[in-house]
Amino acid sequence: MFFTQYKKLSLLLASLTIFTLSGCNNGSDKEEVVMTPLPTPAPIVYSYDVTLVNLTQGQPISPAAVVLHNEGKLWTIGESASVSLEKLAESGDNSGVLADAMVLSGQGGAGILLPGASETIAVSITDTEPMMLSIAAMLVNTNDAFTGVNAMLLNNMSMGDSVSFTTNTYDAGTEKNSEMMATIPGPAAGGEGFNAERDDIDKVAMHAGIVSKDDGLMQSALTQAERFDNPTLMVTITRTN
Ligand SMILES: [Ca+2]
Ligand SMILES: [Ca+2]
Repeated sequence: MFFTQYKKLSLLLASLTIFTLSGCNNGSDKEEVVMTPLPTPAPIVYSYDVTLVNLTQGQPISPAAVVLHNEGKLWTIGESASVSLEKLAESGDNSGVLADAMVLSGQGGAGILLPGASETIAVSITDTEPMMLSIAAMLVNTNDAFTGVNAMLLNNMSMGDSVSFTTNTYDAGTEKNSEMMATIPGPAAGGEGFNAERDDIDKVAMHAGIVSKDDGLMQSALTQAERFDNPTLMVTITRTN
């Protein structure tokens, strides 16, 4: 009983103290100002859906790396590929690209994207407006071919905007295009993936395409079905938040 009354009295005194601080001037001309904390702003989320369609006849495409960034590029034509890109292009391993220092936020594809199949990968970031989006994925019935999007600017995309385009195919330049069974990891060959040796030109370039045994390269594990003389991916990017 006594404790309850004591508590009420304490609360009353505390209220009076606050009133006094805000209402009197302590004998000077200065008024005390009681600061009311501002409400914490809600986090701003920037989200994008990236839909990929494999346009090829016979090239499974490795789980894509989709990344948001504000600087850098995944590759530069005429320059050496990063080791992360080399691994992706030779073995389909996207983990290095997703963990690249420039990446603000990244998301990998769920699995191998078979010819004709599509997949939507959602990528988002909180409280930092991303300036660029990049994508990279391997054509797995090749030595080191990859496709993707390199530092596409996002600054013109408002909520609900979509953009669609097809992608070219590049040679990482980190593995000779022997097309031999022992060097191609995809189902057409089942050979080796990443090898740290760089026995190609060590520069990224547009891919010249595969030759295949149908066109007389007897050592090739590939046929005309694995050719990719046309664009290899259809990409649709939609800003969803
Ligand atoms: Ca190559
Ligand atoms: Ca290599």
